[in-house]
Amino acid sequence: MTATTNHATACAPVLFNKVRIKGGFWGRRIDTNRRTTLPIEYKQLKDTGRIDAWKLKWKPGQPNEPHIFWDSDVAKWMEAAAYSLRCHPDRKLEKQLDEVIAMMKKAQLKDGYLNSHYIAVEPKKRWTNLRDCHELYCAGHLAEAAVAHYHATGKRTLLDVMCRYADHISRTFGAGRGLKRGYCGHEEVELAMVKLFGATGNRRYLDLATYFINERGHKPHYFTQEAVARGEDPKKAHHQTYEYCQAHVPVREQSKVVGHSVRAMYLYCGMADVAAATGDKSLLDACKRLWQSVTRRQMHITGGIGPTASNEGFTTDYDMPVETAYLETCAAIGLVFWAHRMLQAEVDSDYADVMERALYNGVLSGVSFKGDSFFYANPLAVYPGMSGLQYNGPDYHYRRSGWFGCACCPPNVARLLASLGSYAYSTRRNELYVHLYAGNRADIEVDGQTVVFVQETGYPWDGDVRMTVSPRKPAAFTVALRIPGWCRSARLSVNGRGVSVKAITRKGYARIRRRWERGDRIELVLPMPVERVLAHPRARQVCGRVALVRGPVVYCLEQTDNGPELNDIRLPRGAKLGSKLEKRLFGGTVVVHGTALRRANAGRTNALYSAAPPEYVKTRITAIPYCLWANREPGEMLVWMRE
Ligand code: FUB
Ligand code: ZN
Repeated sequence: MTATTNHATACAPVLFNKVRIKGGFWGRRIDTNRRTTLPIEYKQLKDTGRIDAWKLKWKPGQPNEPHIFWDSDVAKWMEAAAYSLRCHPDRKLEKQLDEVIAMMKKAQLKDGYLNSHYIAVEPKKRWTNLRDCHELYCAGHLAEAAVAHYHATGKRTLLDVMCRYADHISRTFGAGRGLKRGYCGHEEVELAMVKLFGATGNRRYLDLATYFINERGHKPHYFTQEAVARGEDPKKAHHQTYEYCQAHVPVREQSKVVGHSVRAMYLYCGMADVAAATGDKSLLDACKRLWQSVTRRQMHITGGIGPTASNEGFTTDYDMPVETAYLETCAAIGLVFWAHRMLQAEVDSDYADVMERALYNGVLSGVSFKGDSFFYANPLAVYPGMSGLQYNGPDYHYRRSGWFGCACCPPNVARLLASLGSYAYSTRRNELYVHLYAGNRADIEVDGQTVVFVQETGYPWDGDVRMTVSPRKPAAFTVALRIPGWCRSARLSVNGRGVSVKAITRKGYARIRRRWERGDRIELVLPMPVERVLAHPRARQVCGRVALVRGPVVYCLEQTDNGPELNDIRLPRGAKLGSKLEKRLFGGTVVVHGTALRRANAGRTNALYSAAPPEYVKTRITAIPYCLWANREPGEMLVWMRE
């Protein structure tokens, strides 16, 4: 969710509590998130000791030593729970939240400091290693939870605790005399302080966010100084370079995405938020340069980013591994957060198209259809037994896990799904923007009155979107509909009369400006044929292969539908492809069928290398949405097929 914006050209998102997504593709996932994922995650947080760490009773030698980033796992769950409560009152969930908050309030030190690891495990070392130890990162997630809880329940219990902590941080860090000129090795606190400013109106928190953004990457380098102060060789950093945490140069000088992917996304969100709140165009310009770097040269087809496990992040332009693709779930979530912020600053369908691509593919693959297990890494091909993702042990092979030692992704998915409605609409003066298509009823403030906006659609399985616009009283305003970049022949009618999409579309939004009356109808038809998508020639690992995409959904082959050795399949240029709604598959899913070729003599030539030309026979293929892979029998998966 984006912080409040305060300058004229920006839009404001319509918040999720005004957007009731019911049924359909997302309604089911949001329901599963509430009924299954949130309780499961609460149990994990209890069983692993992450919540009870706040009792501050841990003693050396006992199990479940409070870890430096446990507070962030708890905080993201609290934020998700707060979003869920706002739309679905739940006494048990509210009680669980209140209990955790009471523990935090009790644990908070007199000076406002609040961190379960440092208070219980190493109290003398607080604020001594900002580069590696996540103190401000955890503070940021706690602040986001506090703002969500306050908006959801009206209670200031967590908000007051967090304001005391943020006041302590503002008395500790800054450019002023006697303050540490530090900032966090893992960005997050920046965007969070802007949210805290939005919730409280206290300018101190916006100034703190602005300081953290402006200070990053300046020399003499704070992380070097603090390492020396710890008696360490700065070169022995966990990750040798400051590119890892985007602290290699000041942010306004950055044009190429580098380093850890989640850190990068949260930094860019903070930059966009400070730009929006202060009108600082130089920060927005830097974001636009970085947007091109990420989405034009380092984003996988699924909206996944950060291809390598070694730094959980970026490498070089067009590096698109498939079997070893890391593409952390949190990174795709961070891309959605950033895209959403860019969309408020400048309504351009490029931002919404990327947000949609990541949501339907690289984010959603991170959670099982049943909502009870998760991916940390999201490869684009798996082959049983492959060395693949040796990150934190076998968990990261091709089956989802119930939890992780480093459990950042599960609660991140939960908080995004619980607030998904916030990503569908924006408003600006007398303009209403529709970014996402899903069945919902929204109460939207436009130019001082409430407009009830209803969408009925089977999207993403079909592209027919029927909308009704009902202002309380007739009024003239603009309804701007995103025309997705993947759609080449959108058709539009208002109250049954055709409208030329081309004539009214600017920056990817068809702008219908008229005097609206209760019950006016819009019909948008977005044909979504199965498309063969090819990669840029510099994307070496996937160039010469083809991926199947239908509307916003990327497809993949699974062994369970197509047999083993998926790499023996070729999908020649002229292959006939069709799509069909399979009602019994995952509650109704459009699958793609086609006639392809399968290598016939693969098994016969045992030679590792051979001059014998391959022989092919016809074969039927079935492809399912990538977000649904690994929900059935274990086996191979492949997004990019040979052509
Ligand atoms: O360091 C906190 C989180 O844990 C990062 O955002 C993830 O990449 C994981 O390393
Ligand atoms: Zn994660």
